[in-house]
Amino acid sequence: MNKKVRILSLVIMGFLAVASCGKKDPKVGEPAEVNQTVNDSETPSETVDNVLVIEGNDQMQFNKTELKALAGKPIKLTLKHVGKIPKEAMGHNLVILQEGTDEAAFAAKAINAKDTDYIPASEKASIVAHTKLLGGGEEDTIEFTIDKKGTYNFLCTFPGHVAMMKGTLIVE
Ligand SMILES: [Cu+2]
Repeated sequence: MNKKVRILSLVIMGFLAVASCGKKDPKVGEPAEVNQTVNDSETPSETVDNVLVIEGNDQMQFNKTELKALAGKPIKLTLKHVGKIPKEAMGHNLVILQEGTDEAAFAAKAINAKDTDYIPASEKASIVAHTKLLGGGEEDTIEFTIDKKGTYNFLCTFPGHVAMMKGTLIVE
């Protein structure tokens, strides 16, 4: 992180601390979202340990649109459904696609794969890794390794969710 950016994020964090009127003390050492938007080139815990955690909620949202990991090293990814709605109505999974996969076409096929929790068997070759389909309060951890550096799209394949629930996994 260069000095200018660090100072800028400190200024913004300071401003936010004042703006929040002491309702919640900003925790030192906890990565602030502000930091990530000001400088998206550093996410130390993720790139050092290859441990990724992402949440899905009852508002049909992931809490992150970008994940980062290192190539050639096992990645441990946990998806947590932090909502309360059962999976039949608000199911979430996280499916990582091979580069070059047509995401819209994949999602369209997934909608018809209810019996396999919206993982289309015919498209297995396009899938790098995927979690189980989760309902509120559930979580799933998967481990996989990506050897090739690149940008991989991920999405939730529950019907209709791809419009809101998608992002990219950057492998460096
Ligand atoms: Cu979902």
